[in-house]
Amino acid sequence: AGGQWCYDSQDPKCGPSHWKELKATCGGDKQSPVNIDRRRLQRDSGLGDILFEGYDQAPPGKWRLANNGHTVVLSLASELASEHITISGGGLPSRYRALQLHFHWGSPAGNGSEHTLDGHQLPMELHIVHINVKYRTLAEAKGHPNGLAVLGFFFQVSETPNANYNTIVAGLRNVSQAGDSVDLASTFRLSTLLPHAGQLSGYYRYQGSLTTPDCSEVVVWTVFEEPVEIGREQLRAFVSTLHFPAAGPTLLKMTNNFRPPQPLRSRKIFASRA
Ligand code: B30
Ligand code: ZN
Repeated sequence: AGGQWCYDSQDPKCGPSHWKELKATCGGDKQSPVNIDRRRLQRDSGLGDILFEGYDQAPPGKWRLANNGHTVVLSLASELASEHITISGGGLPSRYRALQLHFHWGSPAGNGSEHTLDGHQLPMELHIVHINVKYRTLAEAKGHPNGLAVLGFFFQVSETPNANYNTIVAGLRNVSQAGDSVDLASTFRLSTLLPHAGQLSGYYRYQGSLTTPDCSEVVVWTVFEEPVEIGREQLRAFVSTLHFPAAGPTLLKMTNNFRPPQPLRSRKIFASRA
């Protein structure tokens, strides 16, 4: 709804600093992403391990990869298939069901995470978007302050590829243009895209928003300390293969599809451990 939003890399005239002109919520007091200042965290002993269910099983249906014009999205081809992929515990106010995952990245020249750590951006960030099981649709969830839970994972670049990302990286060439989608041939477990299971106890928690318009302030954010490793060439494939929607005759590579950190205002960021 409303006008067209974009990233500065597409056109500074519709970039993040203009989003609040399209959607007033984007100028709200609980916006995401934020800088995570590790000197100002509030430790919360109630933030135990998140319970991941269905993350360790190959889903019954196929994964679908799509270029939605601002990122590459992985979802299940059948809506029903994600029924049993849920997160709960870890101080979350409800159980949440996985909807989709997507990425934010930079350019050959720079990093592209959305959340920053002590003022530093990391190379890329993975978001796994979940909906509160109390709600049926995204539209319904957007009407409730705890409607969505997004898990954020930073990436760290390694010289060797992460084989668990081969299927996604190989699929990118099939979704190089906005609107493209492809069903992936191989099935894989969601857990293989994450840091190792034993390394998920450290995370940051705060109340925020979607990082794209309409910037709804309905997201319980969890950002994990432990990064996922990705090969330099694998990361390069995101930057070099995907394109934003074409505004004219020339293709525009999909780069720097991140929103910069927003003011924390009166919010606190909680840490699962000291
Ligand atoms: S994020 O994790 O905060 N980056 C949405 C979900 C998660 C985030 C941001 C947005 C979302 O579901 N947005 C509404 C759906 N989209 C359609 C789409 O295919 O992806 C509408 C839109 O923004 O215009 Cu993009
Ligand atoms: Zn995102």
